Formats: sequence, C-alpha cells, structure tokens
Amino acid sequence: MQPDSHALIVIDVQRDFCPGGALAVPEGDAVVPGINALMDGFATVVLTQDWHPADHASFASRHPGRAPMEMTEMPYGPQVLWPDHCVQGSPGAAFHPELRTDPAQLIIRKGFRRSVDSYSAFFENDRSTPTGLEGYLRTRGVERVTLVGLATDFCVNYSALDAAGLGFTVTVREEFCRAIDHEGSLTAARDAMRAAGVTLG
Ligand code: VGL
Ligand code: ZN
Repeated sequence: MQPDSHALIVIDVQRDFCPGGALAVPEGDAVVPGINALMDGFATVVLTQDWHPADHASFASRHPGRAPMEMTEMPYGPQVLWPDHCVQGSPGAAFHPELRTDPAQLIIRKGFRRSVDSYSAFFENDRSTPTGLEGYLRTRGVERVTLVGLATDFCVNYSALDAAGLGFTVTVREEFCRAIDHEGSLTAARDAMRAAGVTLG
C-alpha cells in the first residue's frame, strides 16, 4: 500500500472519451480494469471530470465555419477546437460505468468556465487560474502523484507537467492511459513530460 503522501490521480475516465463517446480516445475503455485494480494500492485517490457548459468556447460548434480538431486562437493562446463533449450533467460526462468511484476522496471538475478550457487538473488553459487541486493535495501532505487516464497527450500530459512544475514527484503509468495522438501530439507530450522530469512508467 502506498503511503497517504502518494496520491493516485485518475484523469477523465468518462463515457465521452471512450469508444462510442463524443470525443472517443482509441481503446479509452481498456484502461478501466487496470485502474480499478490500481486503486487498491493507494490510500489517497482523486478523480477528475471534464465538465463543460453546453456553450463552451472549446467546442467547434461555437465557431461558425470551423471543424473539430482545427486550431483557433483564444485570449490565452492557441486552442484545439473539439467536438461537443462532457457537457455538464449529460450521459457523456459521466464516468465510465465500470470505473470504481467509491475509493476516491475527491472528484475535481474542470473546464466549467465557458471561455477557458482546462486540460490540466491543476491550472486552466490560461495557465494561471488554479483548480484548487494543489491546495487539496498539499494540505493532505501529498508529495508524490501517479497519473493515469485519458488522454495521455492532453489532460494527462498537462496535469503531469503542472504537477512537476509545482514540485510534486510525478509518475505517469502509460499502460493505464490512452492517447488521442493528433498530429504528433503523443510524441510531443512524451518528450515534454520526460524533459520536465516526469517518470513514464
Ligand atoms: C481532454 C480534450 C478536451 C482530455 C479534455 O481529457 O484529454 N481532451 N477535453
Ligand atoms: Zn474537454
């Protein structure tokens, strides 16, 4: 059993990121049994949930003439335009039905502000608005985090980079993650995580 100071953070294992969902990650559902088993080894477990208003600015549908996966410019920088996904309260925003949620002490929702996306579990995409997770972990004495979930190259990657930047010791267990892998994003994410001192296990 890992000590309380080592948290398992399960990123966005939601229906919309699994096959059949609005922003399906290939084999996204394949991580569920392994993550469920992994939870037994951690006393501190946090889940994250992508949680967008129906008119979220990251949705291509809000940008006339634009298609999903195209880039746009937001006030805070470049932003991928996504299909509508993880709309607050919708079936697609629910956790995968087989994911264990009982072991988690905290479920953190992100991306709830209409005009700012949030890939990371720690900071929104403006890179400055905190989600509150850092404070939660620090006040619980967490020093080390293991990250798993969806998608390796977006929300797991951004969360890992922020966690490392905040001084946590970070491991990403890639066998419990799956990637979108759009235009080289997985290779870029791996390189960035390694450069930030994240252990890819
Ligand atoms: C994610 C794209 C948009 C993710 C969330 O969980 O990786 N990707 N929203
Ligand atoms: Zn999203």
